[in-house]
Amino acid sequence: MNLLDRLHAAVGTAGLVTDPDQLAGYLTDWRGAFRGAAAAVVRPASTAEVAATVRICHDAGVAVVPQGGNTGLCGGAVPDSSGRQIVLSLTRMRGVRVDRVNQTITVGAGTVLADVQAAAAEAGLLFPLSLGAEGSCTIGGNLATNAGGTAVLRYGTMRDLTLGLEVVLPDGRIWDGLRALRKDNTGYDLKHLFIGAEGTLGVITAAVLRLFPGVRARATAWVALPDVAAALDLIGVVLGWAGDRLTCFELMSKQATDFVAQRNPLRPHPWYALVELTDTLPDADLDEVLAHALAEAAVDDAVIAAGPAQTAALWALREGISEAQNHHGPSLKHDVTVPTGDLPAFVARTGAALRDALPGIRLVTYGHVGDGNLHYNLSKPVDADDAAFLASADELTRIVYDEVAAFDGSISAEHGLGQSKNETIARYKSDVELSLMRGIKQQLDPAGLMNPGKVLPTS
Ligand code: FAD
Ligand code: 2HG
Ligand code: ZN
Repeated sequence: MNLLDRLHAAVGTAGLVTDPDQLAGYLTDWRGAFRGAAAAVVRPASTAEVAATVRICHDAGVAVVPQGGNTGLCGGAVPDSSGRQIVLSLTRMRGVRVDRVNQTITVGAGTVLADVQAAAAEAGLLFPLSLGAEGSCTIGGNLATNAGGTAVLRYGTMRDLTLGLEVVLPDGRIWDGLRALRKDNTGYDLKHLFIGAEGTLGVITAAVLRLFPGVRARATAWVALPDVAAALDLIGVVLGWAGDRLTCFELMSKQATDFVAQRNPLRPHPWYALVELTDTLPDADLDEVLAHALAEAAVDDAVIAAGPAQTAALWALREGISEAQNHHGPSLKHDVTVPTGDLPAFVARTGAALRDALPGIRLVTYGHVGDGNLHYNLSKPVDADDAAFLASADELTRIVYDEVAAFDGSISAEHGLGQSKNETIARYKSDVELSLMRGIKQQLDPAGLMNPGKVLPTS
């Protein structure tokens, strides 16, 4: 039997896509920045079918590219252009089971994040991971990228939210680590190898995730600020008033919000912050707490949302930036962190260097500053040509990343390396760190068939 016949025998007609029209959506990413080709897309419906698929590909020497909701921003889920790789889509691996006593949820890897949030809410609980792509991205993709989003400040990243995993290894063996334990010190914590590995070490098929008490009170403010230092001061003041009820602190430059059609409720200011407090007590007067904090801090102006509709409108202004930037020519994405206290100096130095290199460049700066994480994105000058801007991409990116390195930061805070930064990372990681990473890859995937050309430098 040839490869496609063997795959068909393993997953059936519903699990195998070879029609070029149906394949197309799996072969390019959300932004249209990466394109590939594939021999087929395999859509298994169970862990046994995933294992059979991976084993068949392993025995045939065919590379496998895991894919969830395909909302990743680094091309990690897009195959190469050879047409020989297989895309393994997890989207049929859906399902949730809530355990109220243990406060956990057991989830199939292809379950859409919003469905996990909804299942938790139905049980009066909270699954706190929240991000703009939550209506499409999957738990498997969230795990594989160690997704962050807007509530990391209070609840942590996907790594912090995970208790157990089930993984199909590159040779087709199944590792059943689907434990629901909060404490387990029996040696190396293997789940952390697969979280954030972007599908290069195995295919995540299921997970046990932590749940939290449901949110019963919320207050959201939109705040105008003169500069990044004022935003950091505001974080400190709000923490003083609200403690860990501070759940989200998002900062956006005027340029970033100008791209979004949603109305800005405040007059033009250099920066805006979206600040959100939440509590489990229904009668917690969070509006009052927030008002006290805003009165104490040096903010230029502020408005507190009067109800759910206004809260949703403020979030639409924040969450709309990523999509809106796509309409202003090619964007250079830099998803970076530096120690939070260094953000003002980083923004000032990097902005000056970029404006020297390309006058008129638009700095679309925004992100989760409570975590020190900025999406330090660039758009071309208004009248510039797309091709000319892209020709300077490497030079501009080098300026940003070298500044990040000068502040001991990271060139990927949340989106991963994928195929967009796997070569670049060699400049910013030590030989020791790179050789440890290569050793882990060699141990788990000696044939190099699990999502090759992603995460690790190829040379
Ligand atoms: P995919 O894009 O399908 O895959 C991403 C990577 O994971 C690939 O390398 C793929 O091979 C691997 N993978 C997927 N499933 C599996 C699996 N089951 N087993 C092993 N490997 C797998 N990210 C954030 O962290 N924070 C944000 O705030 C955020 N906001 C976003 C907003 C928008 C509008 C968009 C478009 C994206 C945003 N992202 C954000 C990026 C993206 O949504 C996340 O990286 C998300 O976790 C990807 O999930 P996915 O299911 O779409 O994964
Ligand atoms: C966000 O925080 C996402 O909105 C997307 O991480 C960032 O598109 C981007 O650069
Ligand atoms: Zn983000």
